[in-house]
This record gives sequence, C-alpha cells and structure tokens, in this order.
Amino acid sequence: MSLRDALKIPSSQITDEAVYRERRQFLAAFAAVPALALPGCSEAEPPPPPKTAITPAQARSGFRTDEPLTRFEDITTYNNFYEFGTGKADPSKAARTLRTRPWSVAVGGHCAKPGTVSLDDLIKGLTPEERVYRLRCVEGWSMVIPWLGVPLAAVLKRFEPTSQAKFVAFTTLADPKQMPGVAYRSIDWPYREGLRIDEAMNPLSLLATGIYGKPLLQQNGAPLRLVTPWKYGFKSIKSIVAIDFVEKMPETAWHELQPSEYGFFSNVNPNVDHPRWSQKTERRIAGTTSKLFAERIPTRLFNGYADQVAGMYTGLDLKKWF
Ligand SMILES: Nc1nc2c(c(=O)[nH]1)N[C@H]1C(S)=C(S)[C@@H](COP(=O)(O)O)O[C@H]1N2
Ligand SMILES: [Mo]
Repeated sequence: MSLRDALKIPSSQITDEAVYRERRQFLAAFAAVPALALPGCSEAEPPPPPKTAITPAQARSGFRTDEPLTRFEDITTYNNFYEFGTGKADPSKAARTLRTRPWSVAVGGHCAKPGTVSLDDLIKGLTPEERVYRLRCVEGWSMVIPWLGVPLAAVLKRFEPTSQAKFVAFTTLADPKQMPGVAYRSIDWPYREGLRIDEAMNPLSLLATGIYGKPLLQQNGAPLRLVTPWKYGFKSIKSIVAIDFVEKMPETAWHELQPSEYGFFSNVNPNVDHPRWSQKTERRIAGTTSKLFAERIPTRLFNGYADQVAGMYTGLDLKKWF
C-alpha cells in the first residue's frame, strides 16, 4: 500500500479514533516499518501514538518530526484566515464558499519567464511530498502538521528569476464576494507576505497543497499556501494568487499594519518578545476535546529548525531584524 493510499480515509469517518488510526498509519507508513498490531485499548483512553524513529537523514533535513501530530479536526477548525473573519472558528464555517478550482497564479517581476499559469501547470511534474512540520503562531500556540506539498524552490526556478530578484512577494486572493472578512479592514487587503530569495529557495520552504494526505481545505489556504516552519505562522500566506520577484524588501500586510510588532523576517525567536507578550513559551494544541490547549512548552530558536536555517542569518542582528 502506498503512503498516499494509506492516508485515504473518507472525511465522514473522521472521528477521534479514525484520526488516531490515521495517525498510526501515517507514522507507520512514513517510517516504512511493518504496521504494528493494534493493542487492545479502552475507547476512553487510547494509548499514545507509537514513537517511530526518524532516520538521521530525515532529522538532518528537518522534513519530519516524530512529535505527536495535531488532530485533523483541530488543524481544520482552529484557524487564522482573516479574509473569513477574525475568530478561530470563523474560517472553517465561512470558507466553504471559496472556489478553489479553477485557480491560477500570476508570476511576474524579475524573471525570464513570467506568466499566469493554472495551479496544475504550476506544480506539473512535481510529486507532492509529505512534510511533518511544527507551526508556531506569533500568538503563542502551535501545532504539528503533516503537510503535502512541493518545494517552493522547484516552482520558483521554473520562472527563471534573474539576479535582480532579491525577494519574493506573495499575494492572497481578496474577493469580497467569496471572502466575507474582506468587507472589514482588519488589515489592508489583499494579504501580502514576502521572503528573501535565499529563504524562498531554502529546502524547508514548501508550497502546500494538502494535509493528512488529503487536499487542503479552504480554511487552511486551499488550493495553495506557503509554509515556512521556522517563521511565525503569519508568514505562511494562504490561497496564493500572485508571486512576484522583486528587488526591494516588499511591504507585507502585518508589518504594514503594525511595524513595531510584526517584522519582515518574523523568525521564531524565544529571545525576542512581542511588545505585548512573551515569546519564550507556547501552547501546543493538545488534541483532546475537553482541553484544547496543553501546558506551555519552551519555544525554540527558529522553531527548532536552526540547523537548517541559521546559516542564512549569520551576522544579522535578530533583535533589530525581528
Ligand atoms: N491570507 C492569509 N494567510 C494567512 C492568514 C490570514 O489571515 N490570511 N493568517 C496567518 C496566520 S496568523 C497563521 S498562524 C496561519 C494559520 O494557518 P492555519 O489556519 O492553516 O493553521 O496562517 C497564516 N496565513
Ligand atoms: Mo498566526
């Protein structure tokens, strides 16, 4: 059974138990170890997910962690997607109206081959990879998410960026007909984000198309969203319609709204507090219906991805360039 097939569980079956089994299958398939026999367990208290060892290569790459996965139900109902409202439960309710097909992305700026391409053409020939990443929101909560996606670098290279392409700017759809939150100027729409070109080309940067082996749901940024796991979650821009290669550091939606609180880099950093709260700890979304949040755990520099990304910031004052 392929990994993809192992993960095909109809959403109608997504109960806590199904998610748990899915998690087991996922971890087992990923570790390429023989599936373990299900131990007898009471329904009230399922045993913890099996600890599957990750290979040294996987550990080095940062592409996978063996931390327990956040439940599909939590990943898809506890969201930030202000285009559909500012409440955590708003996107899962309001985003169903977002039409994600057909979808195209306009790629332009400093590149040899600009153009507007369909989503299918954008990722043609690239097989979505499974990546299990931590996601740390600037608000102080976090999740562990099994994404499906393609390396951002592989997509960007198709457009042949020139030497003037120092940064990459991303834009989300802003259609008030499909996105009720756009009627309110919580931020100055469209939502915009950006990366320095080396950050965009870093192997960790992913263009996600799925979660738990299934296509992305609208609330998670379908059909295409950025994932940069060493940065605060707001850098992971959703429902992307434009990608531009630019020479100057692009203005971004959160920085524009409150430059003293949200920097361009926004690398996860426990030593640089948000002006209004500490960033030293975080609460991992726990995955029990009775208690949404677990106890606080320490936040790690670059969200635990220092081995993969710290080299890009040598000599950069991370307090100044927060
Ligand atoms: N277009 C857009 N992208 C966005 C946001 C948003 O409001 N609009 N919120 C960001 C924030 S603050 C976070 S923490 C993540 C949340 O992603 P998730 O809901 O899939 O967990 O999406 C980011 N991407
Ligand atoms: Mo966030």
